[in-house]
Amino acid sequence: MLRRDILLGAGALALAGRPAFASEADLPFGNGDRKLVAYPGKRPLLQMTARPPQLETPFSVFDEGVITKNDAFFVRYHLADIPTEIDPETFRVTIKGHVDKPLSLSLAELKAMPQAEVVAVNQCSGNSRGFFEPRMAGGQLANGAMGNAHWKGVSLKAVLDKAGVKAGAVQVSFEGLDGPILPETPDFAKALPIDHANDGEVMLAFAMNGEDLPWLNGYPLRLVVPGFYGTYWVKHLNAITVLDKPFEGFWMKSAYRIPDNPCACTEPGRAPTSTVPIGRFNVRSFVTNLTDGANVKAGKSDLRGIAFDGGSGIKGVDVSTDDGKTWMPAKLGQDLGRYSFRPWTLAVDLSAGAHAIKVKATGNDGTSQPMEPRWNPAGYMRNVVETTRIQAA
Ligand SMILES: Nc1nc2c(c(=O)[nH]1)N[C@H]1C(S)=C(S)[C@@H](COP(=O)(O)O)O[C@H]1N2
Ligand SMILES: [Mo]
Repeated sequence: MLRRDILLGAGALALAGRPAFASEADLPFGNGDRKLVAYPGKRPLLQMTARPPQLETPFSVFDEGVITKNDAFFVRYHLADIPTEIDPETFRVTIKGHVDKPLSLSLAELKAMPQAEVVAVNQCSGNSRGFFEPRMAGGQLANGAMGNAHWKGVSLKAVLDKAGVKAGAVQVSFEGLDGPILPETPDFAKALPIDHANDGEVMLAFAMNGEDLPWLNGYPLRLVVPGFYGTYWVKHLNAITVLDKPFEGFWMKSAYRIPDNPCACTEPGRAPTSTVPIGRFNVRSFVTNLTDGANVKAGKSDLRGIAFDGGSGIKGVDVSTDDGKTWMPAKLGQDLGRYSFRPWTLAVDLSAGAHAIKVKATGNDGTSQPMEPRWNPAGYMRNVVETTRIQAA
């Protein structure tokens, strides 16, 4: 098979906005009714928009295992003109700008270079935006705009070294094959400081969980920026430009910016006085085997969940079954690296009645989750200690 073409079969219908419709779900906030829709390569996911496809992972998926399966991984696009046909034989990524030797690399050439691997969480900046109070515009997401995968590719540093970064380089910008429908809409492009681009961790990934990247997650090549919000993880990556002055594009200068203060927050409803580009994840944790409003058997049971942060790694997870009055340390599970979801478990004995379960993670950097939600105008970086209310009988 020389050519991959998502227009085959059901894919054409799906990308034309008439995908296979499975059922419906209701997320726990106003306007949270969603269709569960199966796109090419995906099981039924929560459809936020059809053009471009924006799909959220149903939260129960995070209880299936610490790695998020390719067919369940969320999908986020900004611009409606997404690629529908890519030939892996002729696909090239160019490395240009402030370099000694501009390059145009095929997938085969990339795959012949020394390979890099990492297990890392990809999370949208606006994950959980639907829970902000007061509400704001933007994708009304519950907690499923995140996923954890094993990524394989080549390090960006290796590619930059091959091109030879010239003295005076300050940033590197990244663009993918997707584009706007209207010429007035700014094309999606992101940039990283040169030192970050050269840290040996940022990766050009061609494989996800041992397979080609799913189409909607950036086939055939995407940037992986461990510990950083998904906005930097440019999909269908085909242009890398080394810059000798800061990148001024819309998606860095105007969008994806957070208040320039330690909490990245403002008083609810207030605009910040100054902003900076969004960066690393803050620390988060979730219960995965109980849903809010669940009825469970009283007595002994096991709680399960996940925690992650921006790369310091999870030091501990504490759980409360009495709305935060008392806390118990959970047992941490398999360590797939400091950028991965870290599974946790805790055996509890639930008395009959109502329980508010809270989970709070602490990173190796000493930071933890706030008990009260923080607010910012774009609805980014929610990391309040989440509460799951259940009834035991
Ligand atoms: N080419 C391209 N890459 C992109 C985007 C996009 O719109 N176009 N969106 C970014 C954002 S905001 C997020 S959260 C991640 C989501 O990655 P996923 O769709 O693989 O889950 O892709 C990023 N990469
Ligand atoms: Mo995002």
